[in-house]
Amino acid sequence: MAQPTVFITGATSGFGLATARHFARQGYALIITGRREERLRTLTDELSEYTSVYHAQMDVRDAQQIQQVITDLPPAFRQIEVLVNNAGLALGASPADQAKLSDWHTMIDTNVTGLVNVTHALLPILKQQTKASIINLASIAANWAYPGSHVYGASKAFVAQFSRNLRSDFAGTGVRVTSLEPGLSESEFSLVRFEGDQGKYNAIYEQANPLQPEDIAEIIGWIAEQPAHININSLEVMPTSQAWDNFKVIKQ
Ligand code: NDP
Ligand code: 8X3
Repeated sequence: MAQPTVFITGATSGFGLATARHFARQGYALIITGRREERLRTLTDELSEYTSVYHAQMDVRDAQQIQQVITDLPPAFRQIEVLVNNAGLALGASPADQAKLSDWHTMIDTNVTGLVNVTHALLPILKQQTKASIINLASIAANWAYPGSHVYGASKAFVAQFSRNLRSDFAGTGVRVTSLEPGLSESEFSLVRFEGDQGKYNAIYEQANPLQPEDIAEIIGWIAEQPAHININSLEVMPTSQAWDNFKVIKQ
């Protein structure tokens, strides 16, 4: 008998890694994916003590590779009840006219096309379950504009609206869909965004008491564990240290 299984993209660090640990402790079987295979192996070794773990090196931008991963899943890992569409990144935070076009393409390819690729490939399996959850990592950047967010925020706005539209298609079925929208959270996210600049990383998180990956993992677990008749549509979460600022007015 197959165990309820969670499929996580971007399980090699941050939210995805913490979410894998969370679901392992709850007794779910795990499919953990990401590009850095060595990290997937290490996490598999760690979590195999608690549950069944299957790892697959997978770049969410590659639709064919995703399909192959799903085709190759052992029978024991085919009862996928939870999809955590977590893989994603921001590149740069300079004004739009100073951004690299290649960075914009990478964000769209990963955060938009990649998330769509994985969702489309897994829908046939999710639809077979009596209770399933698709939990999409959007961001506060989907809801609020800030300087330097341009394509990143827009890619996350896509995730939020795609989540709502999926909900419309699956209303009344077992497939629930959530757009999870975290604010300031400490992870490798900011190292990726600033090309490994530890000084910038420190400046962002120091004394800010940001959310931690474990906080987000708990919330993801809570969303998935809701009774079948409840759908958390969207959930915006910030650390208490973070809030909105005034609109700016540029006086000429
Ligand atoms: P991390 O940088 O710690 O983790 C990102 C994960 O995404 C890694 O596991 C990475 O794995 C994976 N990933 C990136 N590109 C690809 C790809 N092409 N194919 C497969 N996997 C990929 O960041 P977080 O954990 O903080 O971020 C997770 C998600 O949450 C992202 O979507 C991010 O936009 C979102 N988010 C983050 C916030 C924050 O402040 N940290 C706040 C709000 C939302 P690998 O490199 O091994 O492929
Ligand atoms: C990451 C949060 O505020 O850096 O999605 O855009 S923020």
